[in-house]
Amino acid sequence: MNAIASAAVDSPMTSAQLDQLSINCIRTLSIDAVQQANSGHPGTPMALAPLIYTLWNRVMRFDPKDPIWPNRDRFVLSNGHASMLLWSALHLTGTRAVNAEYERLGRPAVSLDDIRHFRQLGSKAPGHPEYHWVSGVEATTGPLGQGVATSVGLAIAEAWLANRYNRPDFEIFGYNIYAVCGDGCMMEGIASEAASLAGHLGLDNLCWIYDNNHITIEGNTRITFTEDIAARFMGYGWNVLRVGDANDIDRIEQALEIFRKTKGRPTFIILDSHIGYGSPHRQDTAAAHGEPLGEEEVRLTKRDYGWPEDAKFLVPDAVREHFADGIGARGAQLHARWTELFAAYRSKFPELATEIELMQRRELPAKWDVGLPVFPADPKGIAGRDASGKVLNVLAQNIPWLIGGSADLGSSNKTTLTFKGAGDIEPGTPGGRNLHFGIREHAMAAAVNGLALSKLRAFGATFFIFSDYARPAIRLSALMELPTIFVFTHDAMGDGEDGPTHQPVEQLASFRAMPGLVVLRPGDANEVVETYRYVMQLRHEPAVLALSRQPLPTLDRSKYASASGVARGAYVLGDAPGGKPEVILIGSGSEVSLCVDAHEKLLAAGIRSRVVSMPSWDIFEHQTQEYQDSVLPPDVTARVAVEQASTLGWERYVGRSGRVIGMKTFGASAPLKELDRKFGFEPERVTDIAKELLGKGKKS
Ligand SMILES: Cc1ncc(C[n+]2csc(CCOP(=O)(O)OP(=O)(O)O)c2C)c(N)n1
Ligand SMILES: [Mg+2]
Repeated sequence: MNAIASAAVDSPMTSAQLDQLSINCIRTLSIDAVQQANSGHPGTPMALAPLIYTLWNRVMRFDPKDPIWPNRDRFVLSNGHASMLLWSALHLTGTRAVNAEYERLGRPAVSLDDIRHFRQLGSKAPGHPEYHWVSGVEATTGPLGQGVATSVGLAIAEAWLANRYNRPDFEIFGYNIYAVCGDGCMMEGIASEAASLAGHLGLDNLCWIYDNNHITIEGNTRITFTEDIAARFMGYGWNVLRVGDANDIDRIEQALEIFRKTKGRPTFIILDSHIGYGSPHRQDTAAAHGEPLGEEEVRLTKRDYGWPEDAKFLVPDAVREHFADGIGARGAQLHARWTELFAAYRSKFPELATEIELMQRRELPAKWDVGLPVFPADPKGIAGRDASGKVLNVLAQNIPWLIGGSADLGSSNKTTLTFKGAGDIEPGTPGGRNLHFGIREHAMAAAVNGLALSKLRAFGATFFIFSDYARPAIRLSALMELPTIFVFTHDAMGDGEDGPTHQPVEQLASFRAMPGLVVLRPGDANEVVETYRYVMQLRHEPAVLALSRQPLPTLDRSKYASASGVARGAYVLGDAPGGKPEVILIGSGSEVSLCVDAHEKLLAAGIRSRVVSMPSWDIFEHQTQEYQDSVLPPDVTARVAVEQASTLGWERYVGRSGRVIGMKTFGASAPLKELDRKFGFEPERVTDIAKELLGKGKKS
């Protein structure tokens, strides 16, 4: 007798029958949701339902009543197209919603109605897992490979938190990170970078479960993916396990137990599965990946499961009860014990407890900005990257949970934390402050996301040009609304002799096009200070900092306006005597001092010039119209913008009658001075163009 039938005659079910009923419930919810939406991915949820069931109901430390309890296990669905697995799990476990202010709302994170409206506007069961939209989602996934790479950051964070905050008899942090992935994730380069880093660091709190179904969209993986993946992960230093039957939940549980006992290295479980399991005509085919089964096949599949063929979105009470008895009871108990422990911890270690509480709300400690440098006026000046290094070292001492590092360019990016006791995060020293990401920019950015998801303040660094290698993860940072910090140095032609392979041109424009990301390109050392002051207070937005390699003059702030104007995105640095300018020069970064030079020359020539420093379009766009008009008065149409980058977009600030001095090509290999001459970044060119716009000079 099948499980549903036995439920119908009301005889008590065995626990094996309840297991099977729950698994089939995940399967049929997934099938029905995809069928109803007429879009989505049914096959992998059908295959992985036993895994998700086992992991959630038997293993994970997770309290459905409080999905943001800090000491919960983290679950990342890296094959995000199988999102119905997660929506089923969140629904069947009765996981409750929280809001952006971390308040618990009581209502379900994912209701049955949300599942009925899978992939529809407003539903809490969207196409792919979205952090910040659905409670219980630990990371936004969908771009394959991102989830597993993010999980490495989650694992680094757990080890760091445990190291800093645990005390004898007070295990405040002690959780695991599970990531489920498929062939696509394993083929993406970012997964290799991340696995290599995790293996190096020996992250034994990290478990990846690989859905080895031999199917991707174009068919069987024999046409694309034939490597020995077990050997590959052994090479990375992982503990590699295999479960030969995705329906064998006892074996799955056993493998997960081996993971929990394994010390000193991460675990990789290869799970052999059949996509579309149970569908008579779709199992093991690529069609099961991304197409609804069709009404008739749905019926046949349900028959195979012993499920009522015509029932839709059926959740037997016994399934809800079974999850309540499993993860519900276990999670509540673990959470209650932790709450008690934390109360005792708070009275014994009040300062540490306060840190944890601040961090959870993404707040900063008191006096976080004490001791920030003030740079005296200096025509020779200091490089953006050097000023940044000084500021970061002050901030990191004030904010104990600010950690980060570079992709092997720490000495060039000046991001190394050098104060006493800063230390490195390396195998055996998880509590350091400096991460060495190695030459793995993409995994670095994803790991930084994982750190931020764990509520640490985290930064990653490389040359601005190589942000291209990290962009997909930075995009997810913006999509997830994480306060990550990306420190990109060598921001323009300052790379000089390295030539066009190393000279960013279109990167500024492309980051400015990314919604929710704050891009800042400070113009001198004091603007660097103000940049960090602004960025550190962000709670829901990532920031990209574009910093110079070469020294920039430190402006005399008794003559020019205060650098605190950075917080408004753009500000009037210097003006015509008495205001009322006839021409406006606008610069960012290394071109600010160039504009200041040109401005002085214009004033000397009797031209009423204004010079505007514009470190951030994004911030400026959020100011009132009144403020924006006060900086760029609409009636002053003679405007020149100067930036060593693609000119794309500057029209919005210079208007139809203004001019932009920027880059139209990829640059060249030569000393910076020669490049400045070749590409026209000289004060005389700026003044010539300004005069031309005013009809006062020769045509340039
Ligand atoms: C970076 C990226 N490239 C392409 C896609 C489109 N895509 C979604 S699923 C998929 C196939 C994934 O195959 P696999 O991971 O084996 O998933 P399965 O079909 O076995 O569930 C592709 C190419 C994507 N989501 N992300
Ligand atoms: Mg596959």
